[in-house]
Amino acid sequence: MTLKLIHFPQTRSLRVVWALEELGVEAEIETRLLDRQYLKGSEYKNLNPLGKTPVFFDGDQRIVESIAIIEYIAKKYAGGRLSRTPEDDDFGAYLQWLNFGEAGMGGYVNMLIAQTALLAEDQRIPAMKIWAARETENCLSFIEQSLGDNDYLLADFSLADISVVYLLFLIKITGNGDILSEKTAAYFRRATARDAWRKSCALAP
Ligand SMILES: N[C@@H](CCC(=O)N[C@@H](CS)C(=O)NCC(=O)O)C(=O)O
Repeated sequence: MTLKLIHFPQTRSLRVVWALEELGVEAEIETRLLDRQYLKGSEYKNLNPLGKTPVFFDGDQRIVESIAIIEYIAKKYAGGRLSRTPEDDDFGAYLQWLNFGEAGMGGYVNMLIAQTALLAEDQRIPAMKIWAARETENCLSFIEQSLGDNDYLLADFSLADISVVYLLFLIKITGNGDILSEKTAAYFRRATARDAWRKSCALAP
C-alpha cells in the first residue's frame, strides 16, 4: 500500500488528514505552503489537473474530491470505520450529511468567502454576498435543527462530521463565524476538541 496526500494547511486536504488521523491509517503526507500561483502552474497541475487541493494517490490511482477520498480510505483501509453501509439504519442520513458538506453547502460557503474575504473589495458584488449569506444561514439552520440534542450529526462521530465541520472551520477563519448559532458553535468546538483534529491542524510545511 502506497498512500500519499499532498496537503495544504487549512484547505480541503485537511479533511483527508483528519480522516487519516481518526482512522489510524498511515499515509505519506507531503505538506506544502498554499500558493495559488503554484496550484495553477504546470508542476502542480501534473498532480491535479484542476489546480485544486486535495490530491491523493493510492499507488498509481489518483483521487481529487475530498469527500470521495475520505470515504475511499475508510472503506478500503479502515474496515468501514466512521462510515456506514446499506445495512445500517442511518445509511441514508450518513450519505446525506457526507455529501451535504460539499455538494449541498460548499458552493454557498465558497461564495460567501469570495464575497467577504477572497475578492478585492472593488470586485465584490453586494447582492451576491447577501444571497450567499442567506443560503449559508439556511444550511446552518438545517444543521442546527438536525443536531437536536446529539453531539454529532449521527449517533456518534463519523466522516459526515469531518465533511460538515470543515465548512464551519472555513466560515470561522474567514471572519464569518458570527453567523453560527450557539448550538452549531458548540458542535464545532466539540468536534475540533478531538485529538485527531488538533494533530491535523499542527501539520506545517
Ligand atoms: N470539491 C472539491 C473542492 C476543491 C477545492 O475547491 N479546493 C480549494 C481549497 S479548499 C482550492 O483548491 N482552491 C484553490 C483554487 O480554487 O484556486 C473537494 O472537496 O475536494
